[in-house]
Amino acid sequence: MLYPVVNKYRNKISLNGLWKFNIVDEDYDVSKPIKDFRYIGVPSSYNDLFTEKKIRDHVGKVVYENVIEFPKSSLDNNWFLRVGAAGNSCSIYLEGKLIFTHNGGFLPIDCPLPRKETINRYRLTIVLDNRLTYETLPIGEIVDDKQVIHYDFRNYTGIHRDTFLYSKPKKAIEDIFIKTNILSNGAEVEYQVFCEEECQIKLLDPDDIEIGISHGNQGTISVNNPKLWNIGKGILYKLVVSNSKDQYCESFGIRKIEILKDKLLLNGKQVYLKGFGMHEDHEIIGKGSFSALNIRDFNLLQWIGANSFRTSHYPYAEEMYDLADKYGILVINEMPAVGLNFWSDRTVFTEGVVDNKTLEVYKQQFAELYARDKNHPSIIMYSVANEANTHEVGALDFFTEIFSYIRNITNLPLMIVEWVGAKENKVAQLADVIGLNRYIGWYSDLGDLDKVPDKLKASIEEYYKKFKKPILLSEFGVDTVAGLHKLPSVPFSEEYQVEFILKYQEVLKELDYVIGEHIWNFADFDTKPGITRFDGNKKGVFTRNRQPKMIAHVLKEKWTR
Ligand code: BDP
Repeated sequence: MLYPVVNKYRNKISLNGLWKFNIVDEDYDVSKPIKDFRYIGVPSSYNDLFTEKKIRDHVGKVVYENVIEFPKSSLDNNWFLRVGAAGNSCSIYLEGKLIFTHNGGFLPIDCPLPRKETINRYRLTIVLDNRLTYETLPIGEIVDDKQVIHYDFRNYTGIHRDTFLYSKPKKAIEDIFIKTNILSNGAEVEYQVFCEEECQIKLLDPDDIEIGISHGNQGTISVNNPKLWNIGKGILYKLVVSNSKDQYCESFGIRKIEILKDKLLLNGKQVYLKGFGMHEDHEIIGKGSFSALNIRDFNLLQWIGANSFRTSHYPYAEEMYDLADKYGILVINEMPAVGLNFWSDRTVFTEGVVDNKTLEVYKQQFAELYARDKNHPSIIMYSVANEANTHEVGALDFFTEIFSYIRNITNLPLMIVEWVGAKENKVAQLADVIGLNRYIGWYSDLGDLDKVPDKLKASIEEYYKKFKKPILLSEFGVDTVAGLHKLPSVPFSEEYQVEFILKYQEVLKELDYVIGEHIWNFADFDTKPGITRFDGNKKGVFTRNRQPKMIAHVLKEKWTR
């Protein structure tokens, strides 16, 4: 899947801006133009834009309507609607006729538009359904018409990412796969182009100077003295693929990721991951993605000295990976496999709950994720799931299928993020890296940080002894109210957050198979209401508005030393 671009052969027209919107019931009639509506901004979640609970908490369908018009010369090309993400599932109608459906709120919707020669203007309707079930990711349950979710972020809904009409030629360059190999005397770029026509391939160096050329849709181009993509060095090369009817320019980086003897290596050198689990979450816009806000996040990552983040708990907007490529930040790309855990005795991995149907949904979404993200040098690993019930017998079959499916598609290391103890875990042997989420001193032993060293060490060591895999401490953190200071510290104070994180870091220092620390969370974020959530989750190192808490200065000092 290629991102929409504008060039001599291709066009794109933004559909961001105002749309007509309303919440609707099951039998909403799409055949007629929307009558009863209010205006909404795209991209954004709709939940926090209005003043009524009825809209904020709506469970079910909503409708977005707009009128699209094609440019005069448009008949030579095929046209598509691209929605970066809209959730959770969607149905797309042109003049009231269903033309496309999509399941999944975090990956692009790429819908061919069957336009007629004589008609230029169309009514475009997008019906979203925010219900989460066992056949969606994340999974959820509808109980008494209410949405029940077993994970810790808002089920924000809406057209969340940039939305375009775009065109490509009739025999277009459909896709480009790029793989790089670092050799003792240089590097090589292997490419494969999906196009009915034969293409010419030019390789441009980071200064846009042509350094190689090749013909044919599959091949290899050598690079002398390659400049490697690295942390803080977002060095990008380009492949310009063209033929007489189309052209596409795809960026990539030359770098090598390995897991070798419990170490994570980037270009042959050991890397220790410093960073965060993040969320796409802001006031008012919810999960809407905006360049300015994304840039703020990257500037904060850079300021604090982070070298990496995990896209907890779902794939982020394309631009986040583009920025990571450019800033030289490592990304662990997480599937939206969260909520696979009822926090009770109920079995998750069993027929009728998370079963083969869920598995098919998972595979489909991984295929879409890979199709979108395959060429980003910043992506160093895929995280297959967060805090699933991996102690259940059924989890082993489920994840065995998933790991083998993913391994057929990508060579990148795979991580699974765990909450269960090593002894009970039936799945972690499938992974290359084990992510552990630990909250000693918070969800257990609240306020008692003296318990951290022994308990944390024991729980990490137990994993290593049993599975012999490198470990990333993928979550540790405490809710912290910005501005609350206490001496001596108490939970929720900024002092407690500092002490907690320093205590954890002391332990990690001693364990040389630990490949990194990802603090939970980069910034405060909104959650479903709960008595442990005061206006959302406050474990951010930054506030929801992206200002530093005390811990941010402490981390900056350590991470940039
Ligand atoms: C972990 C989850 C994460 C939560 C976090 C917390 O992976 O999504 O937000 O705990 O409780 O269980 O803050």
